[in-house]
Amino acid sequence: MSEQTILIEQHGAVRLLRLNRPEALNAFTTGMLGQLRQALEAAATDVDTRCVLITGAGRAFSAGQDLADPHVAPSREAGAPPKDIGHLLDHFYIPLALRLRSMPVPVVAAVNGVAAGAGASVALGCDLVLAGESASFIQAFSKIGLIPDCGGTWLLPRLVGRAKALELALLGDKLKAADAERLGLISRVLPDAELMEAALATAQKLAAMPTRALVETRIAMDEALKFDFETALKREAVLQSQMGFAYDYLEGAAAFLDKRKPQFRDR
Ligand code: LHQ
Repeated sequence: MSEQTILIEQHGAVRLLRLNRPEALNAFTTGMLGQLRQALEAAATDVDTRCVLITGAGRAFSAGQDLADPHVAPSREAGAPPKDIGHLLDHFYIPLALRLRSMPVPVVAAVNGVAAGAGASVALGCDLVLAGESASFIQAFSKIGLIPDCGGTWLLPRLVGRAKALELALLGDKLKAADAERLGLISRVLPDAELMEAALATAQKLAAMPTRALVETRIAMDEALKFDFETALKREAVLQSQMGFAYDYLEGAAAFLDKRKPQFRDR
């Protein structure tokens, strides 16, 4: 039986995915990348799951690509042809990043330790990023002669602006969680001992909210970054019109007027 590199727990409407290769700081093998994508796919198609929470087992979130994986480890034999690591991106990282970024439910990352290379890209690709105070973010790519991948070149400048994005990516220095929060790279830092409880509570809160509106908000904001103001206004109107016909708006507005708690159900 293959190694269980993603542990899955269900907490009410929250699907918790735990990256699980703690002996290698949850570095991604191809098998693990496939299992993570499958786990996201399963959460996406389960109508009772209304939020996904991703964290790491042990002391790390993820150290990125497993550099010992035979698909990427440089061959040391004289005359051996270099490996095409772009193949790995095409077949594993791109489908994973697209799946993560287009989830039909909000996705929260609970960064419990170091998030390096593609591990940082996976964390930063989530909708909300919470981190323990001992967590850190390392754009480790440049140190081994690579460029940020798994969405890193897209995410970093959008999150922190070009100057800081380039500083992080070129120098590859460790960024502490508190500094990541200050830069706007992540949402919030919490004491380590409180991280999982707070992350689960945040995920539960999102799970009880109008899922479709949350997901369309993510989509609209990502799109708006490439629009001029007027185009963004018009796009908002199209999406808002769709929201207005949905059950959750009728329920949300009616519950407000009736002074009762809404029961959202759209997904
Ligand atoms: C690891 C790893 C690791 C294997 C720790 N692999 N074992 C995409 C497509 C194609 C090709 C390549 O890349 C990509 C995207 C990427 O993600 S590139 C970036 C890959 N990641 C890195 O370069 C980070 C490498 N790791 C580190 O720099 C350090 O381990 C960090 C700073 C993350 C943590 O340092 P420490 O806390 O001092 O831990 P450690 O280095 O002692 O690691 C603990 C163990 O985990 C150790 O194994 P061992 O058997 O000696 O206990 C490491 O070898 C293993 N490990 N990262 N990426």
